[in-house]
Amino acid sequence: MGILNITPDSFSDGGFFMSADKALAQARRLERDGAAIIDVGGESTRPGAQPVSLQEELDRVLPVIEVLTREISIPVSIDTSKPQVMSAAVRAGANMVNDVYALREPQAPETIAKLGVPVCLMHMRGEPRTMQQHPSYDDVVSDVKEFLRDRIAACVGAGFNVSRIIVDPGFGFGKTPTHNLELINRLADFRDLACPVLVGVSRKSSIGAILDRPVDQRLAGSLALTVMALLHGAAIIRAHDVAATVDVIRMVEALAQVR
Ligand code: 7PJ
Repeated sequence: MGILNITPDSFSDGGFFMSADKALAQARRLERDGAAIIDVGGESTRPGAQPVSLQEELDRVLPVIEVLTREISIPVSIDTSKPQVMSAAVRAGANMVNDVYALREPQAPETIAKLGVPVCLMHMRGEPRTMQQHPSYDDVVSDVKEFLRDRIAACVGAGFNVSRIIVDPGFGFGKTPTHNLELINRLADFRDLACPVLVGVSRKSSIGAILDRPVDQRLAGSLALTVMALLHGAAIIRAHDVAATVDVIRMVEALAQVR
């Protein structure tokens, strides 16, 4: 899953893809580099980020989704927590919803049930503005799993098929670097949720903290975590550096063929 941020403040590529033609050029590049999905987001969820209004988010993402639907052939995912954005984006051609808030906004599960598209439910403790203030868990893996199990149940209760649900432990969302590493090390534990697991580690601050690298020097760290996530069963990797990530995936798949 290649990342296409349509935000002025995204921490690693902020402001570069604000116009629809720049977004299209970047999307073509992600597709050429081997992405299977493009994730379009109009609201930054990085630590400390402020929320954006509904209208602002619609104005950012809808023109981009419309042009991507026409011009590229891989599925488009809309990264949003707002049910109105989910509906408008799917009407404009988006093929799936990626919600870092796991459909906890009122009406979000009912909206997805009606739209009938796949959805990624991600774990986040708190909200982006405050989530990195003293994250603590009894056991991060069981706590995150329990949250995801509850969200799966809420979605199935709202009427949608469990086969359309993807889960994500939410690397970097209300977690310390140690919590994040533990989630990767024990990712195989998420298998009993019986949903494909998506993981997003790309360029994140835990990598910066461990390696003491700025955001433009975290590729090796991101790829190291990607290998581990794949070995522990990740089905989808969300990444900025698609060409390198696809090589890692192909290499790990080649290894798995041999045993
Ligand atoms: C994630 C995401 C993630 C999913 C972001 C960033 C922050 N969606 N959206 N999983 N991260 N599903 O890209 O650094 O990890 S925004």
